[in-house]
Amino acid sequence: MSSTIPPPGLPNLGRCLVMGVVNVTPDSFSDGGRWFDTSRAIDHGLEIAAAGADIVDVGGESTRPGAQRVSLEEELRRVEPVVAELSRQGVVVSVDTMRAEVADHAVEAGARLVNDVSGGLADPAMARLVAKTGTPYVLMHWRGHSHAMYNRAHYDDVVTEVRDELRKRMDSMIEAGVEPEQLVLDPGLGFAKRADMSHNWQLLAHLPELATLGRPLLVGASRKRFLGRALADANGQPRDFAECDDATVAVTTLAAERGAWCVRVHDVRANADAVRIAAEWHRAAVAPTSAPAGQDSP
Ligand code: PMM
Repeated sequence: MSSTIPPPGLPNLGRCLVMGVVNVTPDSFSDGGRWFDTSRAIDHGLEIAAAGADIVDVGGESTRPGAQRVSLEEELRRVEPVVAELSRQGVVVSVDTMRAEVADHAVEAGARLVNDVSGGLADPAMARLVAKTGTPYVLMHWRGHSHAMYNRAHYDDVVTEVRDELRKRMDSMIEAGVEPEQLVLDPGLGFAKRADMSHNWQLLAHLPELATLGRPLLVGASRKRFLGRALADANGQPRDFAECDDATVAVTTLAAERGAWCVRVHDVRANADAVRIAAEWHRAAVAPTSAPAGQDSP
């Protein structure tokens, strides 16, 4: 997987990158309301950058199951000043949006990556915008807006179907003028995937099959429901998402070791440690075990 060419204009650190989340929303699944105020969102973005986020992902629309859409004006009001100020302070910012117009304003304000959970399906203008700006673009697997996505979570073979649907979306972006090098692919954990059907685990366990599409992979497992289910108590009661950060670190470690390009996480510090440890492990695994000539190993 690590042989794919990383998207241009983003950090290339020879290890899995960490994308830290700033949801400027009142209602996101795990951190809704905490960073809703502009200045608190900016402070949080700076904090997570200092804690080791290589990219800070700023979003103004919740995608939690059942969420209703916000207006374009409201999304712009939430996102633009946060993107502008973080970028001004030297943070690498991505914008988490399904709207081309929001992406356009955010790129103008300094965003260096467009993260679209709809993979270009929610807004037909997105592909042209991404082609025009030349910005790297996260194309996520998606089957519909939050209110409808669980009705569409039916698969005979989730890995093959997600891979084929991602390939179709890639082809259509490229047809609209997007360069293949701009694209990052994401299996969309939790989006039209059922926690009780192991869809998410199958996708994680088969990342190399998604990597055959030839583009870097982003994994967004942080605090998602399927982790809570895996850690259910003796009565089958799922673990609360707020208690799933250690599980997220475990996924990060495994995903990084298997060559994921980036993980999207809420608790940045521990995940930043995990990708660094995975990188050391990998370096040692590919290096010769004999000491270089002329050196004594203590
Ligand atoms: N998940 C959420 C939001 N944005 N973006 C990408 N690329 N991949 C994801 O898995 C993803 C995303 C939902 O999580 P949150 O509401 O806890 O931020």
